[in-house]
Amino acid sequence: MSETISGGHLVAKALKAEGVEVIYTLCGGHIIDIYDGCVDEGIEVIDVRHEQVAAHAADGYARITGKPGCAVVTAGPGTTDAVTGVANAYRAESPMLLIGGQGALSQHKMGSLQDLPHVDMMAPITKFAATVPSTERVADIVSMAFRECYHGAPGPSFLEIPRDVLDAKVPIERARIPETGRYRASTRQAGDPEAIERLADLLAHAEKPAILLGSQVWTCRATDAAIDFVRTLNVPAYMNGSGRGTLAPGDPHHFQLSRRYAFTEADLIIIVGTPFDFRMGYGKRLSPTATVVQIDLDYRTVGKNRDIDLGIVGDAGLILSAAAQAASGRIGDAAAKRKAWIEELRTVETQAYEKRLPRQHSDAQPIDPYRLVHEINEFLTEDTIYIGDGGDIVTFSGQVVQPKSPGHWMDPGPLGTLGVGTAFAMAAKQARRDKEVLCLFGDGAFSLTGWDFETMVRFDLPFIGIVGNNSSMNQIRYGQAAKYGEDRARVGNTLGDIRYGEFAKLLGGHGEEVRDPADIRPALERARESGKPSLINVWVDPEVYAPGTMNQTMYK
Ligand SMILES: Cc1ncc(C[n+]2csc(CCOP(=O)(O)OP(=O)(O)O)c2C)c(N)n1
Ligand SMILES: [Mg+2]
Repeated sequence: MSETISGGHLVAKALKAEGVEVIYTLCGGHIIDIYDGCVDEGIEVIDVRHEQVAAHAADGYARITGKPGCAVVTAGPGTTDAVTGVANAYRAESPMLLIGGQGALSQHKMGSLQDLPHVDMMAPITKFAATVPSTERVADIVSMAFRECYHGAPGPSFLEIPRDVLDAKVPIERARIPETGRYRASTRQAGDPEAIERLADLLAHAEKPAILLGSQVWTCRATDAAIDFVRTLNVPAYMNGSGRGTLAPGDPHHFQLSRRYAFTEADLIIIVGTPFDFRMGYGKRLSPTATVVQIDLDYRTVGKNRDIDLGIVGDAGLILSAAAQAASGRIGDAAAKRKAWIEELRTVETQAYEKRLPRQHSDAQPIDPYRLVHEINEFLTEDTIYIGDGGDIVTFSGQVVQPKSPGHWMDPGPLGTLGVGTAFAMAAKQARRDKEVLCLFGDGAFSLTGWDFETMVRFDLPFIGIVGNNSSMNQIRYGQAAKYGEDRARVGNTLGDIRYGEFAKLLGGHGEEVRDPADIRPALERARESGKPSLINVWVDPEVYAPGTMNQTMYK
């Protein structure tokens, strides 16, 4: 008799081959054989309280580690609950695999428990969605799903595994079990050499260049190449999404508040790894006379919504390195000439900063949100991963909070999903125990997925949670007030006055209430010291709004 292996154990072997160390899951009878396989392969099983959290955690794990994240959910409602997390990963270009259960193939379309057309539902929000047709193919198709995750800009894949396929055992030699490092190619793609030459030429002649380092700079782990590029060519850099932190605050090439000015005045604008979506005003906020270069992993993103002068598809790190090298020899005194341009931007930057400073130091009660985000910014260390999950309060933070290291900023991305915070915090702490994790929540956002605070207690994943509590869905309320008037603005956006510090304590964490701005810092220190998952509930002024909320640009 030859040795046999079940579908669930083949899933675990394929996950192991990809380097996946943890799955996020909520149990169901359809998927238990995967758990049993994970026990054999030494893959940790983190069981959460809602499948949305499992999917967001897989997304977060991928962002932090650079490896694909994996969530495993049961058929039907388990899979539909995870849809939001997959959709978020899709818009954020995050490589994750969702595995969903399915009724037995032998009962296909007979009305089995929790049966739904999962693959049809997932197809528009994944790079690859398929049913595993036989036990022999399980590991093979899991590896195929991972390969598809990395095609172009990364993204999620979905597999449903029918229960009889998962539970059946087959002789091990009949199953294809791809081996680590042998089933997919390197994903790094260098840019077209001719295009690099043109970019070098543009860089050599530009007097007022500016570069935007987007999320793919982190996805491609191109931090060093980006730093080398801006140094060699003396180019002021702006960062967005996961690209934040590429340069540390205080770096001579780090700019943030003068972005609109720079993009209006620049003669050469290089957009790296971020689409012309709403965060970029669909490209309309760039000077119409500037030469615009776009570098992206995804061919479909380049030139979308706005004409460009040069488009290069490929890996941000390889392209920036090649361009810096090609331009450095021919730059002459151009880099030095940019001194005046950089000084001009620094003046604009400093003016904007100083204008806001009194609000950041405000002693007002209820607390000015600017003061809260200022305190958070001061509190972050080089080893703090910052997560934003909320509406208006997170929009305030987008202006003020500056991560101190690359890869230390997490926001949902362009889907703007509320509820990512608990999941991202869980994944970040799980993947990087050596890091401090801090998450700023809106009270509305926290309440969407906050029960998973309990999961963080159960798995001993300490983090510093802060609820910017305005007892409202304020970002939406602003729009209602602006459109219908103050007297009709309080419809469908008012929350209770919930003491989230007490909620944290109820679930076994550390919790505090803060009403006086002077107490923010000491409360944050105590949360840090507690070594527990914590929630500092900070009562902020509901009557003020972030500029980004008022002009609908949100966090950028
Ligand atoms: C899942 C989800 N539902 C609804 C929205 C729409 N939305 C955007 S901001 C916002 C208000 C969020 O309130 P809160 O988290 O308390 O932050 P605040 O604006 O009050 O600071 C809502 C409901 C969304 N982005 N995501
Ligand atoms: Mg709120």
